[in-house]
Amino acid sequence: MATLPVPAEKLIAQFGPHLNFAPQEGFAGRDEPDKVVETHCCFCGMQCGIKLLVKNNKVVGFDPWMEFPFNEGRLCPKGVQRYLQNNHPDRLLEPLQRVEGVGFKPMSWEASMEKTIAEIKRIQQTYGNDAFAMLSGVSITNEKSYLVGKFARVALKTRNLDYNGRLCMVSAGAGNKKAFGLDRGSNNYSDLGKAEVIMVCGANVSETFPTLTHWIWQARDNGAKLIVVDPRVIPLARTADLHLDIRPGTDSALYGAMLRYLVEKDLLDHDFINNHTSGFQQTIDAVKDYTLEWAEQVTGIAKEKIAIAAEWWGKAATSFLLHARGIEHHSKGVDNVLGCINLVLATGRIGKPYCGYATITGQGNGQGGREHGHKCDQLPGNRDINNPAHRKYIAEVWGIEESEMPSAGYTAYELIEAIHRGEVKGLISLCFNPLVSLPNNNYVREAFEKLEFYATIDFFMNETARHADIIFPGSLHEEEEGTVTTAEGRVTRIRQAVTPPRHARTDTSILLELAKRLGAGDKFSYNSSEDIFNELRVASRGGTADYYGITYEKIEKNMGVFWPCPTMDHPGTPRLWEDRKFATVDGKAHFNPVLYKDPGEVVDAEYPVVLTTGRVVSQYLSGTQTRRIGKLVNQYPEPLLEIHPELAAKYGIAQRELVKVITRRGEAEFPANIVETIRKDTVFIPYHWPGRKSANQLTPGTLDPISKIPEFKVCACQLVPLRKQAPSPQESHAYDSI
Ligand SMILES: Nc1nc2c(c(=O)[nH]1)N[C@H]1C(S)=C(S)[C@@H](COP(=O)(O)OP(=O)(O)OC[C@H]3O[C@@H](n4cnc5c(=O)[nH]c(N)nc54)[C@H](O)[C@@H]3O)O[C@H]1N2
Ligand SMILES: Nc1nc2c(c(=O)[nH]1)N[C@H]1C(S)=C(S)[C@@H](COP(=O)(O)OP(=O)(O)OC[C@H]3O[C@@H](n4cnc5c(=O)[nH]c(N)nc54)[C@H](O)[C@@H]3O)O[C@H]1N2
Ligand code: SF4
Ligand SMILES: [Mo]
Repeated sequence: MATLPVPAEKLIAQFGPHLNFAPQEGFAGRDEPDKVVETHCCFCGMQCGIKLLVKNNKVVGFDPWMEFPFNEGRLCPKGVQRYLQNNHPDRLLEPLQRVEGVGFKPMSWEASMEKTIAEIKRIQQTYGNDAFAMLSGVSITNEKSYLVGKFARVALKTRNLDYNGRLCMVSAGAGNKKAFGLDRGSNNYSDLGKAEVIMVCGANVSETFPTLTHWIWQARDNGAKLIVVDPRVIPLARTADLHLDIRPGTDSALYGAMLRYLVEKDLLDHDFINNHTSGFQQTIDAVKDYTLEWAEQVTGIAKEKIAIAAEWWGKAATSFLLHARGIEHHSKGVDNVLGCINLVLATGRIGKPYCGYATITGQGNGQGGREHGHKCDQLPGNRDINNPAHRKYIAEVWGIEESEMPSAGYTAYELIEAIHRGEVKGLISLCFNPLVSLPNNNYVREAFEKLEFYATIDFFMNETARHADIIFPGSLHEEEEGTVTTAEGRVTRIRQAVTPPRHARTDTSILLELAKRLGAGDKFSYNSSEDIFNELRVASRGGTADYYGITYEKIEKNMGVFWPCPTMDHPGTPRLWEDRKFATVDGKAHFNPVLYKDPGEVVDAEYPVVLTTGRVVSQYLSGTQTRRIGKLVNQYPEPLLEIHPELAAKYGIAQRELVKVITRRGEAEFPANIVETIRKDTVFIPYHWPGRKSANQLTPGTLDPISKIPEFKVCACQLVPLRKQAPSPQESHAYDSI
């Protein structure tokens, strides 16, 4: 069961003021902090406001930031522990060099820079510029994302740059661009509070976006009906009015059948459809055979329940649809997203108060980081690297010839395949741990073993970094100034609370130094993060993600500004599409026909059980950060195999007994966690652990053909009970791989 966020005042009332986040008491029982810095949590896309307490250049605690409008002081279990990563004993404090047969040893900055530049030059001179690739992540600020995009194209001169959002936001991004011409959730979340119906598809909100539950509960308090679509009875589903217990990999069948029902009962907004959309007829033609009976057979959800969901959705005056990776991590992730959007458009419930639609952005800067040139086919402002006009505009901003601008490169998993083929020989990464987070990780490991040179920038040693030739000690969230864009589309300020310890340096200064040594120093002469942001504003100007009118000052004055914000006097756009002018070429919202397709791998006699993967509330992503925080580890120490009692009984599996899970990629052992809150044909494993505890030993490298997102959410597996109790987490060395 998830731990749910509790307002600080309630905790204080319950336990007294001796909590390290008592708003009035500050760092209770200890010395007064030197300063209190208003910033944001470093983890998920909610980017909750938090005040960090700083003493002697160390973050020593936190206070709630009650005034920040989205979370109003509320934080989740990760948020209240996040300060512990600052000053952590595992912190990387100097550059490291891997010495074969010995391990890692310290290296000077000068030598590590020299070695890296020499290897980049050697590889690019021998095999061509594109043989040196870059991978990045979006836990970093907008300024750093922008810088990485420019660094790869202008300093490394490679086309091969991609990012970890490829595992996260790209199906939603592609679907949103097709339908609306723009990739952002349509509303700020306060609109949720008065929606009559809320449908949450494949999003374990109470565990993955805990502070967002507040807004859903507010709607429930106002009488809203809540529909949850998930193969598991997730905590949110336990309080829902309707839980649609879907068979993984079948969402588009459900949304297709719901659309057909809306048409059949004429629960449509004809005025909106006729005046503001295109593609309606082809879209409803595509679902004409998707009866409730058919959908029941495909999805495993009782047809009566599907009808109720469609009825509630169709008849509501206001509604909000939210989805996350549960529907997006599929080989037809984009189709699933479009299936949801078709329901929103058919009922015209967008661009009005209390009506909205949004994918819930995952990573801290998953929104901003997918707008400013981090993706292999993208330039700042969400421009297209293949579009001549877009290339020309950005080339001018960057002071290069358009002909020098590389073209689109490989996506993240395709890069791994290119390394296997010998096309890519060298790599630099920051903020990405692909050995844990990419699918089929035995294959990924082999790729890293083939690289001639690999350098990475991180503040902790991670599993992928163990394969690096050079590790640069970079900076934590609280060690640099910048901005992030929250899941709502609100651009907010990240404030530097402390400077990097010992010989660690800011990520920005490392990239700038590398750029200088690659001979591109004149293109990278910034004195501050604000300088970079001001260039980003210009680069994004006229693009769909237009930040031109956003300044640090304006963000601070308004507690964030929602993009698009195209001019200096523009107030920002909390709710999109109120003017009914969509960002598509014809200005209309586009319906897109969705035909049902099976997932990449379906169960058969040999692999008869569906495996799906995801998260738990106390761990974050590949776990590099949260597996180092004791209280979070204690909350859920090792990955467990969630299995229904009936399926467990079929195999004779007892609680906590070890089960070998086998797929076509590999096998791994997990203790059974027998729960009634999962479908009888499906098992679930959280993916935050490395090595032999990694769920990604099992997952397939099947990609969505449009977004190239891996199919993390469905594959076929065998279960083999090992007839022995699992050792305690301590004995099983679940966390000893780093
Ligand atoms: N605690 C915690 N919070 C996080 C993160 C974290 O690692 N830990 N990561 C952040 C990031 S980057 C992301 S992307 C988000 C992810 O947030 P979510 O998408 O909410 O998280 P997941 O657990 O990956 O998957 C969500 C749900 O999808 C369900 N599901 C599986 N298969 C299907 C299917 O075929 N159809 C449907 N409808 N549902 C399915 C699973 O049962 C699961 O409950 O969380 C963010 N917040
Ligand atoms: N099976 C399965 N696999 C999945 C998923 C799933 O649901 N199931 N979910 C996928 C999703 S949605 C995601 S987002 C990916 C995430 O996968 P990753 O991006 O690989 O996961 P992270 O743990 O964020 O790894 C990032 C690394 O960046 C470092 N880091 C964090 N912040 C900074 C910073 O500011 N600067 C620097 N220099 N380094 C930093 C961390 O220490 C960590 O080592 O995993 C994907 N993998
Ligand atoms: S909900 Fe997300 S941003 Fe907010 S405290 Fe939790 S992890 Fe941090
Ligand atoms: Mo994600």
